[in-house]
Amino acid sequence: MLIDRAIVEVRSGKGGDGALSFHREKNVPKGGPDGGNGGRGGSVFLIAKSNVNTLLAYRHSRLLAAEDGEKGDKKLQFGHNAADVTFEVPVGTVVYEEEGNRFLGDLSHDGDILCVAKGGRGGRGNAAFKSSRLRVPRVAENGHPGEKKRIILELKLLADAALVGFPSVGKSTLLNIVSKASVATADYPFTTLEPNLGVVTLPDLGAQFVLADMPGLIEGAHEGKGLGIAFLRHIERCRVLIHMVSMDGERDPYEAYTAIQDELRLYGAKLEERPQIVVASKMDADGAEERKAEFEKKLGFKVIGLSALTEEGITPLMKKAYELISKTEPFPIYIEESDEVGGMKVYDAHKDDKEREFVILHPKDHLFVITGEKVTKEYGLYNLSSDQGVSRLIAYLNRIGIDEALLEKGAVDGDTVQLCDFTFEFIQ
Ligand SMILES: Nc1nc2c(ncn2[C@@H]2O[C@H](COP(=O)(O)OP(=O)(O)OP(=O)(O)O)[C@@H](O)[C@H]2O)c(=O)[nH]1
Ligand SMILES: [Mg+2]
Repeated sequence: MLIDRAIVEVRSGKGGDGALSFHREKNVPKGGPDGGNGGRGGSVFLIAKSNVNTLLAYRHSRLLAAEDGEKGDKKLQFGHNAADVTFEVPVGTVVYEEEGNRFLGDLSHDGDILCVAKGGRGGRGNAAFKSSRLRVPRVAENGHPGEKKRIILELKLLADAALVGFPSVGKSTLLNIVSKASVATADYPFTTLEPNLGVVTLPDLGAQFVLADMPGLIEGAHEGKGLGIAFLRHIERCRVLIHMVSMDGERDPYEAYTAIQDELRLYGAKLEERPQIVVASKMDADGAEERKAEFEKKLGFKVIGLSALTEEGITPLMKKAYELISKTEPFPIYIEESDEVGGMKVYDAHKDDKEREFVILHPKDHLFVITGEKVTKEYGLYNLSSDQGVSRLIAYLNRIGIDEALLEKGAVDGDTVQLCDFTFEFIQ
């Protein structure tokens, strides 16, 4: 069976809490703040691997989780960051968030990495807050929560060409001949229930391509008749369709052809516009030549005649398919929505609603200044001589996405961030 879809839960680690602590020494009655920052929670990544062929490993699972970051401690002890965890998926895996069916990423090349749950940032310990208006900060931040969501992994078979047509036209029989596959074939409809893949080798061209044998389509498949059309998602990336129409007289070839074209169109991914090779199958049947001639007349172009019994037409068809595949660009199925950061696609669920209410200046190394009318006005509303006021200010800064913005500007751990006369350390 073809395992091509799995739903898993992903959970990144929570950031460790920052510590609230004051330096204590026998002869120093009132020491300064020395609470360390919490460590970052682990993130969950998926990586595409060409040696992984199925999503089988995810079928019955499971939870893909990373650990929480460690808490900060007194004496400026920083909590350790939790390790990120990476799980391997096949090349061609497309990832969605289950809720809202939101597209997260498309792992189409070996080595592509996608962050599916970002670890929470560690909280700042009280030593990270230094401000002239704040003599003794009795405030430490809690670690940010990790992300938790259910994601759908979907593997689109990376076939280069696909065999489509009514049931029993000989699709599986052809796949068996050209790829040494051993797919069941029979003279009743819907023998094939799931797509099958085979590798076609053309020795004299030194070429190979992947051919998909699809279940049969019938009129009304888009409304769920027969096996439906959902399985067509496996061939959304196919560069070439081989449309097989039987000449055995069971159906009028031209009507059969237009019925299948309609179903392809109704699927909605413009499959009917793909480069297509029309094939007349079962040319060994009685009356096949006449039917083919009539069919071609109605179509207005010649088709390739094929017989699995005599093997007529099979090599020319495979060569033509390869030729078309070679000159057709792969079809991207989704527009990349995610950002590229250092060659890594990073998904950020909070980005869209980030308010643009501040500007970050970077006047010199290791110093970032937050300005802007809105943020300064808001700043004026907090009473920073109280711990509660400081906590509220911190919560506000988190809410408007200061950390992410600083990171984008290139801030690194330990850099000083200034907002009016409030100063704090940046931590990732
Ligand atoms: N005479 C003749 N029979 C063929 C030929 N190709 C396939 N058949 C027979 O037609 C029947 C159907 O073939 P399949 O390969 O199972 O057809 P299919 O298109 O895969 O059918 P579904 O999986 O049901 O969609 C089988 O009994 C085959 O032996 C051919 O070229 N000539
Ligand atoms: Mg079949």
